[in-house]
Amino acid sequence: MDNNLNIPSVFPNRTNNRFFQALQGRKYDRPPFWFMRQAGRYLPEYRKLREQQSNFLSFCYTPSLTVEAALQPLRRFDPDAAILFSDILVIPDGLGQSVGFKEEVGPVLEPLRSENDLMQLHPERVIEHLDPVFESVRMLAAALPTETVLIGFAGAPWTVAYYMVEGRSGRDGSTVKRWAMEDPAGFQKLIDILVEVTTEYLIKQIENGVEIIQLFDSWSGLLNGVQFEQWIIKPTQKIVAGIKSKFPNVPIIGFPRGAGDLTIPYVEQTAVDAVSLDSGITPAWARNHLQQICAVQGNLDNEILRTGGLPLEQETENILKTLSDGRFIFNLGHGIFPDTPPEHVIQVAEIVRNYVHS
Ligand code: 1CP
Repeated sequence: MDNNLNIPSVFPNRTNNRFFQALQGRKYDRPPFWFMRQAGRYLPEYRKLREQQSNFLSFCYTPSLTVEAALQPLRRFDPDAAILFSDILVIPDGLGQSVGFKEEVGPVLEPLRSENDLMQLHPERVIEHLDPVFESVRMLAAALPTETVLIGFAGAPWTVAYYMVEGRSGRDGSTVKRWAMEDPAGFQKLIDILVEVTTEYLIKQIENGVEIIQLFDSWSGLLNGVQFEQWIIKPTQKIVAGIKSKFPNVPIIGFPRGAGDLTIPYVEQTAVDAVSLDSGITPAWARNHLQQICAVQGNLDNEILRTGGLPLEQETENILKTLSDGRFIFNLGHGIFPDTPPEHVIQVAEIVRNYVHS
């Protein structure tokens, strides 16, 4: 189906794959798709599996369970990609910070508040501690059909630092922002630790079978201007350069959620291959400002997905029509809510699957 066979491939490892072709703007039969948080609580089969391990981190470190969790959405919707089942907070856990997950609350961490607290962290232990994650990657890679690509991931340093400093989700970020602004040199040390261990962690994921990386910067919308450049762009740039120095052909997708028009300098300066967009950005703006500089991924509103009906159909079609002439991967603007009916996800998957490139 490849209609541009004479263009040299930037990602030569998968020349006949829909996902890799789309990253390079080559039209295959239809755009590829997957869904952020395609595994998880909205699936009854996940909730059942989850009963086998009450501690969420222990679940993440049990490869037989993580592989099954990652495969469940594939059986339902057959997306073009599987994502490793893990969490961004395995990094603070691997560093030795106390990390727990509470029902209805989410992550709860013993917060770090100053440079002195960094003494408690053990960057040298991270990779060994996360060995079960690499085993999950190997098992999942072996279990996947050849046409399904395997996405590995990590949180970007700013977003992981948000949880490490705030201690839990849903806060406005004033504690982490205050540390970053009042003691930039001290906070830089935390970011530097995260850059180092995250780069190593992602390289290990690739060595064990991951083919594409997504960097989640879920809290990047808290910053702008010089702060955005210092704590979002620079650390991401270092991670991308570190991975590319070893694996230049592994595509990296950045997700600077809430970045707005700063998405342009983010893409230009970090050198990510693709950018995942939240639903605050219109597909037309993305087509006019982003698709020339990178591939775009997104950005169906997860609220619309939860509600369903005609708006869901219309919005899915609008995104496909607007973006599928360029480098494009269909996805959501943010993860699936736990109370989303799986039927709505099936409906969207069917629309994308039946879409024919013009
Ligand atoms: O009890 C449970 O089952 C826990 C629910 C859950 C799940 C299923 C959490 C807790 N994490 C996960 C898995 C997960 N987390 C995946 C793999 C599943 C998949 O995508 O199919 C991924 C990629 C993540 C990434 C993640 N974790 C992010 C980045 C993406 C995003 O949504 O912005 C973040 C911010 C987290 C932190 C986290 N982990 C879990 C919760 C409830 C949260 C807090 C989210 C928040 O602050 O709103």
